[in-house]
Amino acid sequence: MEAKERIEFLRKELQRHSILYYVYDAPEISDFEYDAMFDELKKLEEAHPEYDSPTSPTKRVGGAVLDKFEKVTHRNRMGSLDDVFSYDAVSDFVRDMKVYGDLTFSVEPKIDGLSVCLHYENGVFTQGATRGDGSVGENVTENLKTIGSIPLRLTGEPPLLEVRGEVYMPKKSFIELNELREINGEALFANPRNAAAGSLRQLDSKITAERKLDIFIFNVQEADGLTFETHTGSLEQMSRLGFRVIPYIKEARDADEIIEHIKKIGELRQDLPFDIDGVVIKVNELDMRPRIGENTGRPKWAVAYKFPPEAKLTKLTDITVQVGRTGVLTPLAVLEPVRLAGTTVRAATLHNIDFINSKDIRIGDTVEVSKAGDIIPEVRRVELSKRPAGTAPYKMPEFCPSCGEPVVRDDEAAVRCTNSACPAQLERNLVHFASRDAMNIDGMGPAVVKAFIDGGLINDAADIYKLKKEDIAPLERMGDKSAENLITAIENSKKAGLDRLIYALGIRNIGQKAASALAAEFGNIDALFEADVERLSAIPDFGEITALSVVNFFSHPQSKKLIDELKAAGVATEYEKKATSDKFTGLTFVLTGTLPTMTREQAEAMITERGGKASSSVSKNTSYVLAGEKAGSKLTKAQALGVRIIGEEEFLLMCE
Ligand code: 0OX
Repeated sequence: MEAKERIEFLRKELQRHSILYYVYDAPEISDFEYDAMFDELKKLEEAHPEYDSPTSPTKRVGGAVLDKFEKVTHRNRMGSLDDVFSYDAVSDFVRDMKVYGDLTFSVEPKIDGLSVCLHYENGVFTQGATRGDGSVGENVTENLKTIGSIPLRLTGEPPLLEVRGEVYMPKKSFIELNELREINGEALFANPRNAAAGSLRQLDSKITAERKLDIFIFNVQEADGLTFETHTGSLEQMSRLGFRVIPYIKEARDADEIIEHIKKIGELRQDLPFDIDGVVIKVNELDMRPRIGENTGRPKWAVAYKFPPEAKLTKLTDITVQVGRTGVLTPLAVLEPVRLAGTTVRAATLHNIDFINSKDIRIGDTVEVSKAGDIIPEVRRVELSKRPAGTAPYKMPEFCPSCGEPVVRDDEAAVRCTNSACPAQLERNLVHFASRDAMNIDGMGPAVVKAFIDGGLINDAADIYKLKKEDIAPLERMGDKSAENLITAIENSKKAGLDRLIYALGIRNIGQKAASALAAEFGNIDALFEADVERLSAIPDFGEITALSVVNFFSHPQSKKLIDELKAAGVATEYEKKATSDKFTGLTFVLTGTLPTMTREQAEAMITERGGKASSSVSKNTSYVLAGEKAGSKLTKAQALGVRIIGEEEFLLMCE
């Protein structure tokens, strides 16, 4: 067989098997056989570049690197859905629609991902774009091509076809991705939707290809050469053309049938391998859609029923109290383990005593727990009918569970231990002081801090600088070498800088950003000592409460003593504009082209502030090339050397 014919044969076969595998979940050949065909095709294509084709299955592995996404004006507006939150509202929608005639409905899950449209000409995938604002989105064609279930070529050749679907990350892939990111010290994605969005908006399509995204097609936007009467019918045709269409879709005639299917989907929800956040109900007769019309980008012929946050009943077996770094006592509900939204919940925050009182939560109660937002479980209410006899309203402890000193109630709902030597606070304060973003004393984690406190070696942060190797080495699991390293780390921390020092002091309401702002504003710790509320409140993003926290902190005599001792130990208390974190330590960045919103100087400052190096030429030692518009030879060289190329957006995410 001629190479050309063999190439065509392999492309067709691979496409067919790819649809069988991804779309119908019914493979006819093994992965091994597929890979063998794929390899053969790749080799033939390399030997015969004259037969190159943009729709070849070999084009799915990613590789195209862009400096930014091109904007795309959608041919057909990508409308958004009106949400409803009750079955009554679903019935109202049905009633409103029935005014237009005896029409029927389609009911389908609402996938929690991001909406894209795919454009096909004569059966060939030519462009894919994100929804954007519904009128203008971004061209993410190269990234979409890496999704195996998006056909590059359809099994038919309608002159024009535009479909819409939801790109999502399966729950399992999301968990695996976050596990990997945790190991690599990278920021975690909050949920599969964010992970999918972050993965699709990568300028380097190789990264998208690694991310295991998938898609469900849920609407035909425009079709030339195909006819269908109903939405469900159109999706059946899409399935025949090779698309992976939305599953669990059902036709319904009235509100009862719709609600029945909503309930069914709700029951399936937990066990589905992808996240859904509701059910979409659409008028099924397509000719009715233009007659019913839309309301500024929201079709009136469809509605999204959103699931209430998942909630379950479980027994609250105990209330424990944690003492935070600032001395605040936080009550925690100990729960009989219960499965909720895919995880096992064993505890939930009770926030403070006001929260407990307002819901009258008692030990022994059966409570309803739900997941507020994405991660944190919350006690929503008490099931009073299940309250056992003999319970009593909960009272916060009068004495700190850590140090035994009496606690006080703030004017806020917080109950606080004010003993600055309280071990719970001291330990947390010192762990915070030594932590990476604060003074960055490597090797001084919670266990070591605890050992120092228990051994009577330190009573405040200044004592850290009085430690000697001989004091440390005898401690359990320490030894000479570790002790020496720790002493070096402590010594190095003296140069951490004013911004880190301020953050390390653990002043209430002063996080890293506020600490940097204070350092830049006051220049040295003595000036900060003199600061008044007025000047502090004038700092951008500082409110009166933040300002008061600072003044309060420095008004305590212990604070003055601590700062004097830190100064005497040689800790730098003058502001020097320098690295604010070591996030990029050891990394070299090369900038090329014009970034969408930042100047080159700003980007360079952000790199050096994080301990990275900004270099002007690309080599194999370059960690990242930060590429903007009109990037030139540096980009080409980076590609040739296999250096990771990132855009401004990803860069900003890395900086967070
Ligand atoms: C989804 C989903 C989103 C198309 C026409 C109006 C709204 N996230 O699963 N949108 C739509 O419908 C669009 N259907 C869906 N299933």
